[in-house]
Amino acid sequence: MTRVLVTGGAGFIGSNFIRFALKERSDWQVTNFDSLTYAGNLENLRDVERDARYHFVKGDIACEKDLTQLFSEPWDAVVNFAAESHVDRSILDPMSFVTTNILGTQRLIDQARRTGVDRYLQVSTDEVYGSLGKRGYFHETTPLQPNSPYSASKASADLLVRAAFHTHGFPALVTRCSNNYGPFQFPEKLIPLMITNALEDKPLPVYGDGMNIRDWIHVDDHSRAILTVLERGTIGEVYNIGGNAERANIQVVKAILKHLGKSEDSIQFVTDRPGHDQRYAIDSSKMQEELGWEPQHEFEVGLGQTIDWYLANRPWWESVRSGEYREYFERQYGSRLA
Ligand code: NAD
Ligand code: TDX
Repeated sequence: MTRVLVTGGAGFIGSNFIRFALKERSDWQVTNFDSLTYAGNLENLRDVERDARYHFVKGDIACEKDLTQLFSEPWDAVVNFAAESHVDRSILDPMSFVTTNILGTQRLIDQARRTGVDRYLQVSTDEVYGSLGKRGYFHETTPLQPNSPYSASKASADLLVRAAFHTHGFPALVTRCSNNYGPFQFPEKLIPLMITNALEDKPLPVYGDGMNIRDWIHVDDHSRAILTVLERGTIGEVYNIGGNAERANIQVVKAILKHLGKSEDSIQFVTDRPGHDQRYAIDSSKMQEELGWEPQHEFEVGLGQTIDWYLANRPWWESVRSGEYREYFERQYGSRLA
C-alpha cells in the first residue's frame, strides 16, 4: 500500500483529488488532514467515507503539535492543498493567509523532511505570476509578481518549497494551476456565487467592467494533472496547468444566466476588487510535452454540467451559505451592492 497524506482534502479541489485518486489507484491509502475551516466540508466526501482505504484526521498544518502527531508514522507522499484560498478574504483579513499558507507550508516541509517522504507536491496557483496584459502567457520561468495577499502568501510558500529542494534535496514538486470550476466549489468564488445568486434571484455582483480574464479549467482535469505530476514529474520542477479557456468574467456570468433561462437584468456592476489582476493565461505545454497531460473538458460543456450540479444539489449549497458565510457576504458586498 502507498500511504498518501492529502492536506486540505475537505475543500473543493482536495476532495475531488481524493475521490479521483481512490478510484484510479487501488493500492493507495489516503489520509485527509484538514482543519475544517468555513471552506472545509466532509459532505464533499460522503461517497468515499466508508472506503477502508480512506481516513480523515482533523488538524491544522500551522500547528506543530497536530503535525508531530500526524507524522508519528511516515508517509510515502504528501500533497498539500491546505490553504486559505479566496482573494477577497485575503484583502479583508491577510493574517490567516500568512499563517496557513506560509507558516503551515514550512511546518509541513519540516515534518516531511524529518520523517522522510518519497515525494511532496505543493499545490500552487497561476496567481503567483501576477497579471498579464492583452498578450502573452505565464510560463514556468515567468518571474513571480504576486499582487494580492493571497497570491503573495502562495508565492512565499512556493519559494520555501524551492529552498527546501535546493538546500536539502527535499523531493518537492510544485504545480501552478489556473481558475478551477466544478461541483462542490464554495459559493464565494465567481462561478458558484453567480449560479447560486441567480437561483435565489439575487443580484449578480460583477467587479469593475467585467472584462478581467481568467483561464478556466474543470477540477477533474486539475486532479488528473496533480496525480500525473506526483507520479511522473521531475523532482525540483514546477508545472503549469491550464484549461485553454480564457473568458472575460462578464461572458461567464451571461453564459450562466443563459443556461438557467434568466434575464441579464440581475447583473450589477460593482466597485472593483482592489488591485484586481487583469488577465491570467497559462502555457501548459510542459505538462503536455513532458508528461502527456492536457485538459479534456470543453469549458461551455463543463460549465453547463456544473450549473446542473448546483441545481440538483441545493441542500449542499444552502447549508454552506448560512452562518459565517452570511457575515462574510455582508462585509464583502454590503457597501458595493445598492
Ligand atoms: P478551498 O478553500 O475550497 O479548500 C481549502 C481546504 O483547506 C479546506 O478544506 C480547509 O478546511 C483546509 N484548510 C485551510 N486551512 C487549513 C489549515 N491551517 N490546516 C489544515 N487544513 C486547512 O480551496 P480550493 O479551491 O480547494 O484550493 C485548494 C488548493 O488549490 C489551495 O492551495 C489553492 O491555493 C490552490 N488552487 C486553487 C485554485 C482554484 O481555482 N480554486 C486554482 C489554483 C490553485
Ligand atoms: O463576486 C465576484 N465578482 C467578480 O466579478 C467575485 C467573487 C469575483 N469576481 C471576479 C474577480 C475575478 O476577476 O471574477 C474573477 C474570478 O474571481 P474568483 O472566483 O474570486 O477567483 P480569482 O480571484 O481569479 O482566484 C481563483 O483562481 C486562482 C481562486 O480563488 C484561487 O484560489 C486560485 O488560486
